[in-house]
Amino acid sequence: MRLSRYFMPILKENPKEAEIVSHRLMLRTGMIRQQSQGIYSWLPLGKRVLDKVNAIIREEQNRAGAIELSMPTLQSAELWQESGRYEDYGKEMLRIRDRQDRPMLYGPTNEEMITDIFRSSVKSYKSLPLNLYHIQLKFRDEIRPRFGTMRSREFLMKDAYSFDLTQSDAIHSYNKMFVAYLRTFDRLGLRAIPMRADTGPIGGNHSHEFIILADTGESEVYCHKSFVDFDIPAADTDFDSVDGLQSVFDKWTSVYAATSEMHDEAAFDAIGENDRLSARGIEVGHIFYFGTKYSEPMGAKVQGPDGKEHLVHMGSYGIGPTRLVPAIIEASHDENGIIWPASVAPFDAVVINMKPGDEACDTTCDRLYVALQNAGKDVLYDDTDDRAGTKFATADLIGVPVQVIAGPRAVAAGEVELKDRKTGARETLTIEAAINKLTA
Ligand code: P5A
Repeated sequence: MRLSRYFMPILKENPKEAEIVSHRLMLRTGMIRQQSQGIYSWLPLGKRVLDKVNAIIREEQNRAGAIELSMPTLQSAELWQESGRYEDYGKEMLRIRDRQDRPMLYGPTNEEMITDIFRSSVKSYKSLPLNLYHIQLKFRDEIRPRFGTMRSREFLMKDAYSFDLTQSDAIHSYNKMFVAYLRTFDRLGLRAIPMRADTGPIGGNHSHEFIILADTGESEVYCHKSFVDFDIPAADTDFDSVDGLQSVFDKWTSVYAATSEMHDEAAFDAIGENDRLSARGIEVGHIFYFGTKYSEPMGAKVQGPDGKEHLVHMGSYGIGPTRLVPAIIEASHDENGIIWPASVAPFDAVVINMKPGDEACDTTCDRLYVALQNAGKDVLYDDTDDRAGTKFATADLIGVPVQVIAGPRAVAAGEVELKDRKTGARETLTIEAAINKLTA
């Protein structure tokens, strides 16, 4: 992508409305734009990151055996009247009427709709276990939308829903998502800690929130420090192994971790002072087992091996991609801007032409740009006639992992400079060696 033809509306000044660093940086880099309170457009740079986050979420959901579908954002109120949640949900639900005056709503979550899909076509235990997910916009009319897309009214959610014949099968399904979440957040460059959590309007009594520790987080959390050293389950984890997954779950829940709603002061105090942490955190995921809470009122049953009808046991599993993007920035930035983990960086490298119009610089940059693209890399080519200082500041601000700097003097010697955004380390290489290094 040539920067001169891209749409990346960088702000020179710090936006006043932004209270936390991620919100400030997302506005300054032109990743997002607020359209009305708590409702955002994702501009091209932001969309690139969001797509990369979603791709990792999708890969890990698929690896754990979940199957993707797509449900609408608008739902009929009837389904919610069946489950009894239409009244319960209160003012957070955006209620709408269509031209026939039928009550509709903008979905804050999809337990009812997926239960309806399930009951209309699954009749036998032989189709179980089943886990269906989508990545779709939700709307919650939050009292205090704030911090940009961290707590917005319209936001993206990956929501998965599992169906099982028995409670013990449902716990295995829960553990699959538990492991998938550990892997997902790790691949996003985050250390998320699963904590016992309150279930609120979703229901059930077996639930964990996945929390990233950050001073700007909205949740108050309490945990043992040892989480930092726990191993992340490998990519070749056998998701069909009941005992294997249970042992990962047991390990990750063996030491104290709870949100303020579930906090047990005595249990926390029992941990030595040096080993415990009371901190703030960002909830990036939340998983629930709620048994027959929806299958019972909505009549979602399957025939069991005994020939009898059984209500299915369900769970639901949420991740907030539009919250994850600012959470990653909170965890990874410095005074010059964002430092993207390679896995979600909007571009793998930025090629900076220090003297556009100079034949040698142009030829070198074109060569780098083409070679990196041909190797499947996402490359931003700064071919603008901005001043050198502006180009460097922009490259640092948007946080692309590697900067390839092509100035007239180096280029005349057949060389370019590589700068690592994270460490600031610089090295001068021949153009050939630079291409080899970046495409290895
Ligand atoms: C689980 C999936 C649910 O809604 N039903 C389907 C269950 N859980 S949840 O905890 O309420 O939300 C899941 C995740 O969505 C993100 N999230 C938000 N992100 C941005 N702005 C918001 N206002 C917002 N509300 C929820 C969080 O990451 C949460 O863990």
